[in-house]
Amino acid sequence: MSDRKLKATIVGVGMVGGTIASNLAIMNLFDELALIDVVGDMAKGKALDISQAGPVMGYDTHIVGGDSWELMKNSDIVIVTAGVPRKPGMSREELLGINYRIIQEVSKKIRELAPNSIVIVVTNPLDAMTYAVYKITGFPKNRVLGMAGVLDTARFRTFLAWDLGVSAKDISALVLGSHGDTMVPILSYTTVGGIPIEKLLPQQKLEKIVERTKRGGAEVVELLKAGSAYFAPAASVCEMVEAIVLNRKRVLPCSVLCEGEYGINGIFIGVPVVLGRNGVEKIIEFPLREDELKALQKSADATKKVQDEVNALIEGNKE
Ligand code: A3D
Repeated sequence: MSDRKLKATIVGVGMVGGTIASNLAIMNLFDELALIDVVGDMAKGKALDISQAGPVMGYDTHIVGGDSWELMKNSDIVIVTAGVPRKPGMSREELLGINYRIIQEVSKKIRELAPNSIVIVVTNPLDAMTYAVYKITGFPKNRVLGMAGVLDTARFRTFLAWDLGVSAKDISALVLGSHGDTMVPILSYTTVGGIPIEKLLPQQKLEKIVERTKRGGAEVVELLKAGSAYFAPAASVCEMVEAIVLNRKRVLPCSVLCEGEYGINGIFIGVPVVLGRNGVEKIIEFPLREDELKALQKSADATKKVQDEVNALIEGNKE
């Protein structure tokens, strides 16, 4: 038997990161979890608190926390949730300048201390920050991906289930594109127990649900008053982590580098991928309805603008 231990690090253990850490401990996927935050004592405190839930919840994962980057050493998976969340009325793109500086520092440390890891990015603006991690770490494209599509799809499934009065488990759906106002819920492939959604709900109703999905994050931000959603985002990250660690070959929408797929080139955007031990094992390309393909490409154009700003920041930092 191999004595190789599986290790995950979460960088930024605020609301999303802390919830991910607790979920991952409960899921018993790793031998070791490292929690890193600039607020070192808070990370230490969360590590202690989550450890102490172990005897009750039935896990004995070794959990450490602090502000030392060394804690990340030799991680198999690094989850990046360091950054500032949105305030009411703020767009995700407005976070770019502040969060880029954080992502830059984090990426350099990942490159140095966890050079073989698979990195899952959560920090907003999501697609552009995932691109920044990809550029700065220099990792191959299969090892850098962003979480957004799983969350957006979960929100879409929830709203559809409420409207239909059925279990959300029986709704199979896909939300593609950028994590923002231009996201594209793919109605033509959404089914309820195998039945196409467009046969069950009128167009007007579907449009309302699509709109609510697009504002899903903002709706929570407005209600929380401080900070943004964290339970559903954390659950979504954990679904991706499980698919990778257990080599499940799950088909999930993730923000990944497109190189020609769907007519999109050089841009990180949400598309369906197969997730397994190698991270992003494959992008699944399938024929979309013309209006949906156009919407996806429009979403990619919007992401490109933010990605260009990241390029300018990277260039600026070289001088
Ligand atoms: P919050 O609770 O503020 O946690 C962020 C943590 O990052 C804090 O504990 C900070 O101390 C820490 N931090 C800041 N700078 C650094 C640094 N340089 N190194 C290490 N740690 C640092 O925010 P949150 O957990 O609610 O959100 C975190 C990020 O995730 C934000 O950018 C959110 O916008 C984003 N987010 C994305 C989604 C998606 O669906 C993509 C969903 C929810 C949140």
